[in-house]
Amino acid sequence: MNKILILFSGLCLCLAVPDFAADLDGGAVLPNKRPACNAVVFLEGSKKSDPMGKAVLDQRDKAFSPHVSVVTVGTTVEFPNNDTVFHNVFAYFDAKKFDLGMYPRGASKKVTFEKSGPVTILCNVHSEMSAYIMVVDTPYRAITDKLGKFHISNIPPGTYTLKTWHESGAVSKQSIEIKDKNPNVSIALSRK
Ligand SMILES: [Cu+2]
Repeated sequence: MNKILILFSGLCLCLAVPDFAADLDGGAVLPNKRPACNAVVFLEGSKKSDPMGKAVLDQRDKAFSPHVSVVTVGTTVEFPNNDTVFHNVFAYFDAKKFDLGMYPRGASKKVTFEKSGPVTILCNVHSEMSAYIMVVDTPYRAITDKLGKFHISNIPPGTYTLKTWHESGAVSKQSIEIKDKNPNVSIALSRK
């Protein structure tokens, strides 16, 4: 009887306290089979994220930089104008709507993103300017490189929803069980 009890409590301990954190590697492809560059990949689970200390979307040479970024819910993003011309940053659709008005070189404005989802950032003066901010509520997130590859580290074992978003409108959502130290996943995006 004692042996059974000890075995049982040992098993509970193993289940409750995972003894490793996983590093997830993967690659994402668009519906046309090309690498999904600049896609946001994130794992939704029980652990929620804290707001990030600093996030910046720069305006320089009539372009936003970075073109795609990922921030956590509650993060305040700075929008400095480091260009020689006025810009008017705005977002009318998606998870956040705002209009920062015209402001000159050297000035900066801030926006806090309270809701998860993609936000398209545009400029009222320059129609060619665009950027995307993906707001997520998870510590486990990445942006794919030119080859569509990504890496997310320090993931506790468990079952997650793996979501991927690309500016073309292609997305992916799948369940993933993290049970090995170095899992690998292939993601095929499709139109909604
Ligand atoms: Cu502009």
